[in-house]
Amino acid sequence: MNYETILYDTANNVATITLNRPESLNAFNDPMIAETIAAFKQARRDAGVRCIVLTGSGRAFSSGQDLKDVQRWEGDFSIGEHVRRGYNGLIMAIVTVEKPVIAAVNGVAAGAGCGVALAADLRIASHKASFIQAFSRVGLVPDSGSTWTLPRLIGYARAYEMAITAERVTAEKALEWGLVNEVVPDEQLTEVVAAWARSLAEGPTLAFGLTKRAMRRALDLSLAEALEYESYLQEIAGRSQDFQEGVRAFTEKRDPTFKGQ
Ligand code: T3D
Repeated sequence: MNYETILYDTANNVATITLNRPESLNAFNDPMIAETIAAFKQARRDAGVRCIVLTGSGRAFSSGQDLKDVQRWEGDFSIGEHVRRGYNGLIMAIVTVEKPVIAAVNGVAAGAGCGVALAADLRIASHKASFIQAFSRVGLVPDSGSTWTLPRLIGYARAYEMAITAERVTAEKALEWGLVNEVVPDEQLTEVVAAWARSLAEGPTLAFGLTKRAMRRALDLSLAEALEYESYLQEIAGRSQDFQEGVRAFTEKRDPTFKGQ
């Protein structure tokens, strides 16, 4: 597929989606929202893709909704419908793709850009990265799933503080709060993310995907329900080629070669 606002590359079973509007710090306009959703669907369909990396070009991850576009909205434009038809679909595309998604947070992630980063399964951040729940600066409430992900990641008090102050949370603070998995020197971000992605793309993709489904669903389940759902998914994982290979490799005292099936 040809994209105009993002870059899409695949190599070594890893798809890399790069938000590519650096002149606006990768602000989301409507084409970029639609193309990012399409790219996640493309990566979902491609059985050769076993890990997805999402990053930004230039000095930012994303500055959120393009506020210059907002100025062009006229009359009875419905922001609620805009969010429903745009960001909601994007967040669902990220959290439902049954492959690990890494956000390589190369710079500021603000507003919806922050929400999108939080929707990924793992966040590896440059020491130059920062997170801003910028919504309240323009008189909006957090969207892009931030009201759901943020309190679950860092607790209600810190999440609410981030939302109402809209202050910048540095990469260092984000690591301390558990908002990111790792912070690395900026010049090492590409290399470190590539190593994570390569390792995940060589893993048992089916099991990784089912684990994502189970953990995300368990957030809304009782323990008894989660136990039952684990049993159901274990039945599926237990019939996979990767399970057979994993057990065989263990008994043969060698590293497994997973096919993702
Ligand atoms: O309908 C709906 O869907 C509503 C949904 C809303 C979801 C949201 O995301 S609301 C929140 C929107 N985002 C923001 O409020 C953040 C706005 N940006 C900033 O506060 C700052 O730019 C940053 C803190 C992110 C970075 O600051 P700094 O000093 O490093 O950069 P800068 O100089 O402000 O920006 C550089 C350029 O990017 C500048 O363009 P110029 O003047 O050089 O031509 C700036 O205008 C542009 N830019 C930055 N953010 C946006 C943007 N252009 C359009 N939209 C932006 N969000």
